Amino acid sequence: MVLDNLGSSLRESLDKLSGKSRLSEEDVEDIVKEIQRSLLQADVDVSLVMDLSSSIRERALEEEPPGGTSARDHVLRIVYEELVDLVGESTDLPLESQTIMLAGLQGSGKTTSAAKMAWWFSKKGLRPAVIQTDTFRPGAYDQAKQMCERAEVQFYGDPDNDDPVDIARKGLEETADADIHIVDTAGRHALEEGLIDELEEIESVVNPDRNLLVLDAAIGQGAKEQAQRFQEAVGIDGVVITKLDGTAKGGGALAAVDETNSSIAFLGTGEEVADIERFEPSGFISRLLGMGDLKQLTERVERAMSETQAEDEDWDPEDMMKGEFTLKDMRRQMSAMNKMGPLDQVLDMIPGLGGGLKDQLPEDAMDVTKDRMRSFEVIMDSMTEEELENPRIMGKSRIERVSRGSGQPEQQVRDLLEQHKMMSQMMKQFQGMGDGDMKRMMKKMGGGGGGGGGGLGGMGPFG
Ligand SMILES: Nc1nc2c(ncn2[C@@H]2O[C@H](COP(=O)(O)OP(=O)(O)OP(=O)(O)O)[C@@H](O)[C@H]2O)c(=O)[nH]1
Ligand SMILES: [Mg+2]
Repeated sequence: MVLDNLGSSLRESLDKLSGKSRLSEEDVEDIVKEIQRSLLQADVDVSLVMDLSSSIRERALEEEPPGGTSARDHVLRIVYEELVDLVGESTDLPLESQTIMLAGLQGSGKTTSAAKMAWWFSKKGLRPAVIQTDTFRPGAYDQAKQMCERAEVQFYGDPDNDDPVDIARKGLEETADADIHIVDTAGRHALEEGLIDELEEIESVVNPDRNLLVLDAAIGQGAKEQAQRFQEAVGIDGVVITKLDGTAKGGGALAAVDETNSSIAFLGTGEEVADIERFEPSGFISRLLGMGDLKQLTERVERAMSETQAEDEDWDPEDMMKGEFTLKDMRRQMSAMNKMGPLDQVLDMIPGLGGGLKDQLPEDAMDVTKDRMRSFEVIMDSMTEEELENPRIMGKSRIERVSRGSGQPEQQVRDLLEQHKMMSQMMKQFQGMGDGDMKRMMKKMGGGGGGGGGGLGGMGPFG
């Protein structure tokens, strides 16, 4: 999406740095040029690009890389931090009662976004209502009503009333039961005084908690002036970038964010009510730097973990990282893995890990097919508690007994034990990584805070 191209070209410049411990001015200039080119292509405002460039340049040359950090890691971290700074955190949106007013130019996607956002809040368990105050565009009422029906959310509008302020007032009364009120407003083709006056009037009646400026991803350099005008009139708390499913990269919207000192709240990625994403800087930038989709990975791992954990409340993945790896752990792992997808695919998503570590693993360690897992499950059901906790005691006669009890061939029981041995070796490798590479890697990704930390704990199931 936004700034998507950056990854590969930047990676090339970064690759030139591998092995170096210090950065030269030319090295930094190379990287800065790559970043500039991609950002300008993505419609990011020139002055923002220049500011970013000089921060990167300055920091890369002046800051001492922390001990043991390579030049590549050092500059990567700086670039990442500065990009996070540029795109900002996502707009704070507490899941509680609130009124949100949407503003923006004609056709920017306000009405669509109103229904999408209502849908989004309803999925979070809140009761939203959309109020349509657009009396300007013919068909605005029908369009909003239909979209709200598709989103299965409450809607208020009045095609016979031509006073938007009055509609807003009545709409709030009529939908008083709702938790979230989303007020859609009329757009105009340019920033006319009329539009601004009307918006101010609606605002004074509605008294919104948040005003969101809706911008088409194709907005380009015009975003700044628009943002300025809306900011003066009603104040902007966040931006919604729409139509990111098209070719435009949405970089222009960053100027609006900068101008209004706000942030990005949502991204629109299609015409349907579900085509909406909460803006998320870190996943987005990890991907844009070509370092693997950390966000997606963490989410997948966390989902699998929580499902597995729901089945077994006492289990703490951290224990597994520390202590002995039992057959019970293996069973949980297999079931978590089942939910995550093939192990090698999962490993591929871990930046910096997919290649190196994977090659060191015995090939069979990946070979946990569904059939095999099912048969392993059956075998484990025939094993005693003691055997599961301590598979080393599995001698010939126990293997025979379990084979008979489970109806599985003895060879399969031995395969299971062999698999367990391999996986526990693998776990040791991960454990060994615990303090060094793994943490550095997570830090590099900016995952130092809550999300990334959770991801580390989550490394368990595919180890
Ligand atoms: N592909 C795509 N189309 C979108 C998206 N958001 C809105 N649209 C389309 O863009 C057009 C304009 O969207 P509206 O929601 O009507 O825009 P608006 O700001 O309410 O327009 P006015 O009320 O006339 O000012 C419609 O055809 C939408 O289907 C998006 O995220 N992706
Ligand atoms: Mg509209």
